[in-house]
Amino acid sequence: MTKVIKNGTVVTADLTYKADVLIDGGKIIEIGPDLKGDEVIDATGCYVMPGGIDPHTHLEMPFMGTYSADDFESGTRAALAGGTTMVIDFALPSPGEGLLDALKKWDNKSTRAHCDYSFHMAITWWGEQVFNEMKEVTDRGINTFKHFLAYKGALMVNDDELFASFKRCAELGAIPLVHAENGDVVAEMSAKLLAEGNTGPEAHAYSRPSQVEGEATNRAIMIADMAGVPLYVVHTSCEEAHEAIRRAKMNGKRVWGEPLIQHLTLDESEYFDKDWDHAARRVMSPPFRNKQHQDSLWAGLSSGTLSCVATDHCAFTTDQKRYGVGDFTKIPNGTGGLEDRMPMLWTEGVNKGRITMNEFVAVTSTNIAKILNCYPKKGAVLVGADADLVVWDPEASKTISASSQQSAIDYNVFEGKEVKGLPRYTLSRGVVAWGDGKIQSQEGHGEFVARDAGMPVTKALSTWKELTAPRPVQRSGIPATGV
Ligand code: DUC
Ligand code: ZN
Ligand code: ZN
Ligand code: ZN
Repeated sequence: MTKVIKNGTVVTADLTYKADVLIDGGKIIEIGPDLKGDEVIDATGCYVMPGGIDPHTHLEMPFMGTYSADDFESGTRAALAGGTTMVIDFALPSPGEGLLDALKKWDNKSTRAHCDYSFHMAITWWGEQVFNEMKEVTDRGINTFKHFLAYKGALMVNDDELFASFKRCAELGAIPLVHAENGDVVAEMSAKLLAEGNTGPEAHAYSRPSQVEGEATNRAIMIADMAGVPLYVVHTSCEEAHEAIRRAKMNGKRVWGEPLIQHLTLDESEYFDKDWDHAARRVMSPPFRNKQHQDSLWAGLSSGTLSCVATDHCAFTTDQKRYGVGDFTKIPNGTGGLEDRMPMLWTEGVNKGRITMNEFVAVTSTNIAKILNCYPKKGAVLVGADADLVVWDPEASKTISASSQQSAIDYNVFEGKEVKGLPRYTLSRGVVAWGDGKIQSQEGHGEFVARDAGMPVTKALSTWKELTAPRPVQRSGIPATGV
């Protein structure tokens, strides 16, 4: 049974043209004019784009004494309803737990996914077991390892562990990811704020100024450079971090930055002069920033110094957020966004002239598929690619509301925002997974996408080899009198 998407305009990261798209066996088999198929999907007035890829989600993750409320079932429904056809979630070993044991848990949870998915592996502690298992993890098709420079006493790794893991990534041809906030400084500032009676959610923002992110981003970039690996910086939220990434790129380093849709469109005023629940629901790390930082992120997307827009989808209910009443450090960190990422970015980005449609495709799908080594299976409208597609209606509009969302939580941080530009259909490997305003896919339809290590971008770097090459012994290393 073939399907044909008719009368649409194909929009990719570099081209815009009128064509029909023919699908069979879950793949695109032909692109061109006047194609015929057994089943017709009408794309009149719509753009046909690669389905979105969200490179940063935390589904059913144990964190801060609870579990994030969206699991692979509700989370991937939210993804599809918003035009996203693949999520990359973080397998998170608790400190001391083996990587392969954590991976088993993520394998089990993800059997319920409605759309395709892949994993990053988090490095939350260091030892021989972790060193060895990193190889088995890459053999399983996971070529990315995440490191937290924040969450001291829980997930944070120190610089010696970071350097050791980055060097291991270099050996394996894997890419390290980093959550860049200085965890030591955050811990001290948090303790001081609490001691002074600042217990509310706004203190969360005070405890994590942009400098802690700028410092950690630059540190991770330099350590990656010495280890001879590229670096992917998650949730880049401020000018200081963006500046470090820009500078690294200018100096020829392979470093990528990932702003979140939340940081692009919501600012720090969400924490101030608001009721406790409103502010706590928006507590995430890094926190929302001011307008200058937002302008910097938008400029990064249009200039290409920032590469991918993600969500860090880590949703907690209001009841879960209330664990932190009386102590802001106990408010589970995280916000949702999977369903809203593409409509919000289209509305605030494309409709407002900040980015082009082609840039939209690049930053929501194609760039990350290339970085993570699953292009052109994903992120492309090409013959042979998976038919993960979104039929995007630029005239469709809605008001975002928790009352109509797929996510399992009881609020939405974008509540009340008007968006124009929505998926009419979302296809996951040729199956219409979202259409006529409802989910049509089956739980368990999603498949794991393996991503090989040893890709050209990781092979090209040689800094570590140069730094550790045998050096000539310097005369100055020998005492003048001789020994
Ligand atoms: N930040 C969050 O806000 N939640 C999950 C983890 C993170 O780094
Ligand atoms: Zn993070
Ligand atoms: Zn995260
Ligand atoms: Zn379902």
